[in-house]
Amino acid sequence: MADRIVAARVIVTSPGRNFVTLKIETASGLSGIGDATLNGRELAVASYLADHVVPTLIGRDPAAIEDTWQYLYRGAYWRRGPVTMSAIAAVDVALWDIKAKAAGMPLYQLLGGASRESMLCYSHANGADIEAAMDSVAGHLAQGYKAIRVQAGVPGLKRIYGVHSAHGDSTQHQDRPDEGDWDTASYLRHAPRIFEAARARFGEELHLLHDAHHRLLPNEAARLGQDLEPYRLFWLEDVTPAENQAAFRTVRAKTTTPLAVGEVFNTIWDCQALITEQLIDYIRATLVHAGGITHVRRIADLAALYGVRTGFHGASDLSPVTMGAALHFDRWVPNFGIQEYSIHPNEAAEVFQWNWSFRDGMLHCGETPGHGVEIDETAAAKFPYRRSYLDVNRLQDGTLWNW
Ligand code: EZ4
Ligand code: CO
Repeated sequence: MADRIVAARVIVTSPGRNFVTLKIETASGLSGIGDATLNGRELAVASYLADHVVPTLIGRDPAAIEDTWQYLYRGAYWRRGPVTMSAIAAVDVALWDIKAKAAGMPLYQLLGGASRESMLCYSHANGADIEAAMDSVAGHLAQGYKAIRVQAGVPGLKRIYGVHSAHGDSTQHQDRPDEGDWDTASYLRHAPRIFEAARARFGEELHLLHDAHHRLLPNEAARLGQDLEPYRLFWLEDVTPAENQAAFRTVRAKTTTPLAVGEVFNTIWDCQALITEQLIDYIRATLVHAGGITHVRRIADLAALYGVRTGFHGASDLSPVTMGAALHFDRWVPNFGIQEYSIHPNEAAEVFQWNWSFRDGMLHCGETPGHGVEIDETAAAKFPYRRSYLDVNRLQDGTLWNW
């Protein structure tokens, strides 16, 4: 007889930063968890799940993952969007966790088995100036990283992404966002010098990455791509907003610097043209914000047809649950590129238990059934939610810009 879902609940906790987790339990005694964290808008997804999704889950067959995905996507009538897709992702990942536990297999085995033993990952180095950023790179190299994203302060700018806010993805608890400042011309002059310094000090082998964090217009992005060509980046990320996918035609036509984009994408439709027109090299859509394993697998399969590889978002706002599930996906996906990896706040380890590990610049996923991450609900209750926001960003004349 088919198993059925008997309980599902949303766990909101803030061990160092906010995380939203969905736990699903079945009649046969299995449980699974999925991440639903949408940084700065956490309670919207918690409500979407608790008020609108959980009641429909009770009694469903946990094994019917595809049908449940379609039920929540088509059944909402209102398609796509970060809140809906993060909620669907939480259900989807929890159900894959349950299915893998029922099978007694680590999740990557259900997806098709291992394509590799371990995953290349990159971490974030940063500094208020180039010298400090280079020391940060040296620190990461000493820890074994083979790929490092480098962000450095720009002279004249007080507070910019990746340098002045913690981990670039604010862990501030407050009632309104901090405000950064931005000047594109200063940034475009300065950014190539960071990578000139990095190559001069660390040589040619290290993989270097950089995140422009949506600040440039397409022609400015092309300029940066060209100016960075001598330093052979692994990738240049989010050079320009991608709501208009055609904007990437300009960038792509003018530079051979590899392009990565997609951490804010929710569905395959956000990257259909980017992939099929081969305008990018790496797709960063991630399990938690793009509908879970069921949907990101479709994105990855489309990408594989066009020579685009995965490079999943993995900042510290993506909970240990997403990291655990992503590493199983990465272990399987044939067109894997790299995995972003950020250390979670220390308190997160009191709430979440995980079994992946980092060694010699590579990530290793666990071999226990499921995705290998569990939550301690008693510990979670000790860290109540605290309102927090990502920064906003203004040009120097006060105009609101992209953060
Ligand atoms: O700003 O995760 O590449 N990583 C990033 C992150 C994002 C945050 C947003 O919540 O761009 O730092
Ligand atoms: Co980014």
